[in-house]
Amino acid sequence: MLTVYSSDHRLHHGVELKDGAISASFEKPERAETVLARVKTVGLGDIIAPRSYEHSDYVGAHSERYVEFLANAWSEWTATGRTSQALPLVWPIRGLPSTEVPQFIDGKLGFFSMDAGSPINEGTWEAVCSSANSALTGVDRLSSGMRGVFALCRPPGHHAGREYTGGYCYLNNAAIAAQRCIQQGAKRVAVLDIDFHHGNGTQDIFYDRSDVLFVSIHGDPAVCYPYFSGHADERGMGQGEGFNLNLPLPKGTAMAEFEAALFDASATIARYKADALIVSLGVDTFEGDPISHFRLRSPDYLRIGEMIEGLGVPTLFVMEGGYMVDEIGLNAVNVLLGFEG
Ligand code: Q9C
Ligand code: ZN
Repeated sequence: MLTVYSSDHRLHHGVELKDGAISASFEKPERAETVLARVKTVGLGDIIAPRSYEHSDYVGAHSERYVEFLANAWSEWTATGRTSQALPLVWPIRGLPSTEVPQFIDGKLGFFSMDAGSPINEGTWEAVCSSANSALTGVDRLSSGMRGVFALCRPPGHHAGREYTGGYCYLNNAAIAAQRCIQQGAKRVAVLDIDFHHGNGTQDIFYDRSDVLFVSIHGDPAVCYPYFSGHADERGMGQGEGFNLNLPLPKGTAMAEFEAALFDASATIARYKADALIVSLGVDTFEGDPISHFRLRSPDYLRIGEMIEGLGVPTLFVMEGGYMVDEIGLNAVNVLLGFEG
């Protein structure tokens, strides 16, 4: 299987607020390095760099004003004399008017984010573009007839909505990839999200559309981040009604229950008859993950890959979460090996 990877991800590294204190983010450069090392160790296949794309290739999944905000945020932040990472501190909330984009960067950071989980530093935008470009390059390779491609994206993307950052995410790489499939003529694209956390951003982007089916297996939002989406009764709206499937599972879920959910997810995707499948590949479902609460074990990821292969659809794997740095390479690449059979 072909892997698309850019070392530009290293330009992004940040902090996070956890347990009331600020510390180095779990979403760190070593994550992608470990996965790349494992791709090489098992001899998965060729590794190529992404080509470059235009900002307009990110629009569709996102709004133009959001992409421009991301592109300019660091320079607007440093223009105020600050040298630390840019983080939001105030958000529009339900019941308050929130349609007006503030003019000052501090207001913009809150307007275009869902939490303080996506800090912006000097190299963030370049890294974010390289991540999205890896997904886009993956789509272009799929279109030229490949059965499966791996976009080794970092930073991840599935918490980023049409107009917001969140949960370590900036551009929604999987959504940008799905949108490109549609632009290249696909009639139906399915996104299967198996990261531990609900892919709220991808759901947001496609919630009112029937040309992209979104299916997500994740920790129950009653007790798991991102808390405000991912319930089973969120089924899409308007044209998109019936094209959003959430399969929340309790904390402590192990492979037997995860596999049953993946079986249901697969049945829904098979009925949809997708022309292409995008997999939001998070491996924070692993039993040792430091911020998540499922109990999958390393061999389980082989079985997951095999089940995804059974759908028989050209598939782009897009790297999302996974924070047990020592095992993230083993687990992510196990999915790809299981797919290859
Ligand atoms: N105690 C991804 O996996 N913090 N993002 C949760 C829970 C945010 C995860 C804290 C987790 C974001 C792409
Ligand atoms: Zn996650």
